[in-house]
Amino acid sequence: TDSRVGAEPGTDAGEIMMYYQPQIAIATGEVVGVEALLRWRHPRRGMVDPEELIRVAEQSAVMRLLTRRVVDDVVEQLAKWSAAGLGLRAALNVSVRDLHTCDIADQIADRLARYGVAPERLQLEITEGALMADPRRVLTTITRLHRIGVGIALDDFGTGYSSLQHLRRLPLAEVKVDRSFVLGMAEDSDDAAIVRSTIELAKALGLRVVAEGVEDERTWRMLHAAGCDAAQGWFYARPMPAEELVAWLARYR
Ligand code: G
Ligand code: G
Ligand code: NA
Ligand code: MN
Repeated sequence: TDSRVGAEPGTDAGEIMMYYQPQIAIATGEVVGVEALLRWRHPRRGMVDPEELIRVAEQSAVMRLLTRRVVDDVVEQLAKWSAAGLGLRAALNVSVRDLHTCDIADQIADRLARYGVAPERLQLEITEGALMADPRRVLTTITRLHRIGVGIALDDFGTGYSSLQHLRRLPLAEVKVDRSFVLGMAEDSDDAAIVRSTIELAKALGLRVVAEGVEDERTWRMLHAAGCDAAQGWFYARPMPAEELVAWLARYR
């Protein structure tokens, strides 16, 4: 596929691509999945993080194209990994606008069927902010994805306005503890208390809980002691291109 964005002749808008960050089961050390993270390689500015790109894209119809592209890339990548004997699960992020129509559910169902990828291999990470705008329509889309068999993770847990309501109402498989709490938990006892309580709450509700932003061994050990299921962060690996991930996995084993 042509990975270029920006079709104006004579201009080079650079390329967008997916990076993948491993998620590790804390009890076993096993790699259980990856989070797909969008990157934009700009001709002059180098690698640009997605936040800026998404903020701009969301002002227009570009966001829809971007999300289509992300879904295509990730599902195709899952098929490739599967063919190579790698039983990875991949989580992709969706933005506010994406969930306001059922298009994304249809597109995901279509792609999974086309590439022969089991729905269980795919997970969607939604942020609490995304849920605010139009809760009923968002719930319809999420329920549809849940019925297809795609797991739903509540991202950046603890940073939104009505987290607990979401836990009650949405068909969730997983909660992600926001990195702002995880980053400080080894030094700050309040952060540590918030992380521990979130883990306990998630477990009590029968949800898988994943910590993001694990940068050191001490944090990893604290999460282990608190019963967190899985973690991702620079302590294990930074987000990386798909080809690098295969080499990383070979070294990791
Ligand atoms: O990737 P970090 O590496 O900088 O990601 C920054 C933010 O951008 C995160 O909050 C993440 O959820 C979001 N993000 C990353 N990739 C995507 C994507 O493909 N789509 C959407 N909507 N958000 C993404
Ligand atoms: O979707 P979300 O905002 O949760 O995306 C995760 C973000 O966290 C991405 O921007 C990713 O690059 C970043 N990230 C992943 N691991 C670490 C880490 O160990 N430390 C920090 N500071 N950021 C991380
Ligand atoms: Na995320
Ligand atoms: Mn997050």
